[in-house]
Amino acid sequence: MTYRRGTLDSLSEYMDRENLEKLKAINNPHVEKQVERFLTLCKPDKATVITDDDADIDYVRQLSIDNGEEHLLAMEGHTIHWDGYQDQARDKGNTKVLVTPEMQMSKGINTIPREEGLEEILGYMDGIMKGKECIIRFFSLGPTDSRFTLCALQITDSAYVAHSEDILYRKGYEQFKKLDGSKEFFTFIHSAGEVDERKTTVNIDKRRIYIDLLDNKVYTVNNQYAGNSLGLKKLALRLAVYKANNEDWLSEHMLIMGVKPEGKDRTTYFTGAYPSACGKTSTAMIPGQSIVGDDIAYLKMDDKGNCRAVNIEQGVFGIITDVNPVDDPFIYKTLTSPREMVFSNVMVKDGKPYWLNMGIPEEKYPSDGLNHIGKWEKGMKDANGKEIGVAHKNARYTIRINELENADPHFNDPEGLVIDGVLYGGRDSDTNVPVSQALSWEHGVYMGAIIESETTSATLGQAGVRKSSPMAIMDFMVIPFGRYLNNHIEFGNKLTRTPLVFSTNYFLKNEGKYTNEKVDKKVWLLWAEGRVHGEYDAIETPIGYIPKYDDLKALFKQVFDREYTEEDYHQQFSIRVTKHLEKLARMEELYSDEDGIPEGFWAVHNGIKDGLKKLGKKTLPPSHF
Ligand code: SPV
Ligand code: MN
Repeated sequence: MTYRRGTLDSLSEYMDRENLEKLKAINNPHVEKQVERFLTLCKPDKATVITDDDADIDYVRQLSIDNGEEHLLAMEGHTIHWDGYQDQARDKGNTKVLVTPEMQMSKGINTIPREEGLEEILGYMDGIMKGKECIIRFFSLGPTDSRFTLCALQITDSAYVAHSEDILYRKGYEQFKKLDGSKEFFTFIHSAGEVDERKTTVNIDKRRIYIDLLDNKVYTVNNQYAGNSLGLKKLALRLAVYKANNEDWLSEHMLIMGVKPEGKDRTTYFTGAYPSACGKTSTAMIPGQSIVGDDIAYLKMDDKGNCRAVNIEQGVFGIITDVNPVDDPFIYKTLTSPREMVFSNVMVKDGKPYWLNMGIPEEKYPSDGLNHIGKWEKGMKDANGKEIGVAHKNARYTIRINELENADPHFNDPEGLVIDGVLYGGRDSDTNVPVSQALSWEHGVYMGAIIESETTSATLGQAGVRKSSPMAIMDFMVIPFGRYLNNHIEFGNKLTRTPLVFSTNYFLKNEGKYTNEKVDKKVWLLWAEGRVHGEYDAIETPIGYIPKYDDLKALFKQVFDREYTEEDYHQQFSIRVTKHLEKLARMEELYSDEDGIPEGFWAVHNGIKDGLKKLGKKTLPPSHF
């Protein structure tokens, strides 16, 4: 390929010769076209092209500090970034898929007619970067030089966004050159819009996030919170869900981890889908195991029929609330030692960050400081008269995975890792057992589809309401859900080494109290891992295989040196027949008017329902089966 564009005259208004040369060196007319189009539309004061070189990357990091989007903290390498008071979570209402009349979507997917949406958002973008510097960055979703690799172009006027992406994603400038002029890449255009003296977005009422599936592009304006602004995170997930489902692979809102049973010389890789704030990161971080990724995975079949997965990220944008030395020792240690990392929306006093439930007594928290509202003092109330806490519940940290002690050594493997287990979990206080194994792959897909959860602080709106969250991916769904389920079923059925599927529930309560301790998820996971290797027997029930008491007793003893009583077992693993039937009724209501739900889904559903009905409407102990 010898493509060489002329002079790119219109760009010389925005960038000097050196930057222009960097852009040209990619040798891709489509990249140049996008850059030209959006610079002439957004009209920044200047534009800077960032290569994979350290000097360029350092430039972005420093720019974010110089322009006030990030501030240095006392500890070396640590910075704090604040998003606006009303920009603390993903904005589902203003995130829309641009659709044409022929495109089918499920109910519940937010859409806007493509022409109308483009007109609106391009209108907002006209001149939106005036007075600012635009950063042009190139990334790779997934390991580079792999059949999973997807190239992503980020155009943003936020150095914080570009810096965060440098921590969270793999560099891709050199990878773009290998595209050989092709237009097979994603483009993300972001602007924080007008900012105030704290460098937070002013025009929140004009916050828009529009997904253009037909053009592999996402437009996002007037926001900074990473779930809204970072192209490569949830915006790329949506484009990838569309692409994967038009091809033959899966793009999922899933963790990837290595499970390593003590005393056995093996690592078994699992993926897992959990709605936001339902234990996903803490599952990936269970002590003794290794983390490959905590948020987004691509899954493909290899030529031997294995299910292979890669983490498309290389970092963690994790919830910091509840990170303390007891509950999350690895993360806590990482967040409290020198390294490059960004805190967001925590409180800062004298260069030190404070967050909710960080493991210090109430009186150790300062009574004032700077947080997501600006100057904060203890006792301040919001517009509804509610006390404003030290930090936002959805405050976060941004780190590289390889900074963690428990990073999996193979996490950059371009082949991906062979997956033998899939976990699905929600936040369910009264129905499901802590762990169970699906009776078949189809049953596993069904388990994923019926995840329910209480809403949490990770999205805007009221917290604590039970809602369905199939595969934890509905927020990012951009195709008819029936087709997505069907693709899942077909994907698994083609594999020769099919992963076992497990449902987990860390939140089961009895008389208002959790029936297990937070750390117990390790035992459920080790049981699942043992099942993959045929090491434990199980009890078959209509809702799946459940563990036997003796196996759990031995695991609790071995892992925690704790007595696991028969009483605990009965409380946790009794089948709450009535509650399950109620849940099935909710699913029937949810899915019965949804087009294209595969027959295999209903076959599983009806099988479980019949099985439960035969048991009668009560709760039955494991010994019944
Ligand atoms: C989630 O909410 O699922 C996250 C954080 O992983 S966000 O980037 O906001 O999507
Ligand atoms: Mn997520």
